[in-house]
Amino acid sequence: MILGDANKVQFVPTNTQNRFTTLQSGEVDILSRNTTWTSSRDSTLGAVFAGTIFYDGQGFMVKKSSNVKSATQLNGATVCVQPGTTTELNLSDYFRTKKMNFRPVVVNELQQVEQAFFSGRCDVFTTDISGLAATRLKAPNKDDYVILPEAISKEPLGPLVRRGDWEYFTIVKWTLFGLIEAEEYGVASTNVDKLKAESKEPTIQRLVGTSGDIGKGLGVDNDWLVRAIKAVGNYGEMYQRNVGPIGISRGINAQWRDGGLMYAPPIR
Ligand SMILES: N[C@@H](CCC(=O)N[C@@H](CS)C(=O)NCC(=O)O)C(=O)O
Repeated sequence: MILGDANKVQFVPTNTQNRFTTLQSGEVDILSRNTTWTSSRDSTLGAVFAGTIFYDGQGFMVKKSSNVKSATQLNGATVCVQPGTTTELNLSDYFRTKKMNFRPVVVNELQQVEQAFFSGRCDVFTTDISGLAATRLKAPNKDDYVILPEAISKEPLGPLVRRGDWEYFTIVKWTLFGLIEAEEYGVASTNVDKLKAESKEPTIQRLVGTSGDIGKGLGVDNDWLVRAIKAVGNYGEMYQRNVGPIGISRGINAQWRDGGLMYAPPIR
């Protein structure tokens, strides 16, 4: 939709293990799922992160009937985890520093790891807390499961593109910032046309392309953000639609004016 026709997008499913090669090989141009931005991924995979769309953290989910109330009580547990993830690494760091043991059950596909957990093959499922919350809603009875209070890591999730694809990198980065700034200035899918026609606010005029040449500078046209906002809404609308249903409040993903980390550099 940034480049023109939203119907031309082709979605390619990946898993935690093959996601980076799918981008490297050129099968996809952008990897946009729950991938954590780390220094090694940013430097050694032929890819670069364009920003953070959701600040997450790693957590643990257990059966309520286990009566476990804290991650510090997990010594000796069997833990379901997906391969090729930051989750795997944090898990062993955490247990080692707490001088606890665990038995990993490494399962590639999400559906299978969920199945392993619900069927009792592991005592614990660990992944990003947003992922745990989504999985919990798929349980036969969600009230049988609890997410423990600890967040053991920082998991800034965001989109990556190939190294060298610098024009596209800049477009992706500023689309993300544009959607964040759109929320800050109250530009939403419901009022973007009206604001484009009427707004005299200079920041809004630049966002919707009625002043300046922001889009053209990026190699697209000045309507680029209007199309993105119409297609997916501003950051807050995207959050409500995608994260709202799993019951995770804005927290650190709030706008900077509300004490959160969502801070777009100026679109100008
Ligand atoms: N953010 C971590 C963990 C990512 C992760 O494990 N995601 C899982 C669980 S939320 C997932 O997307 N599963 C879906 C799938 O594999 O199709 C990373 O980048 O390594």
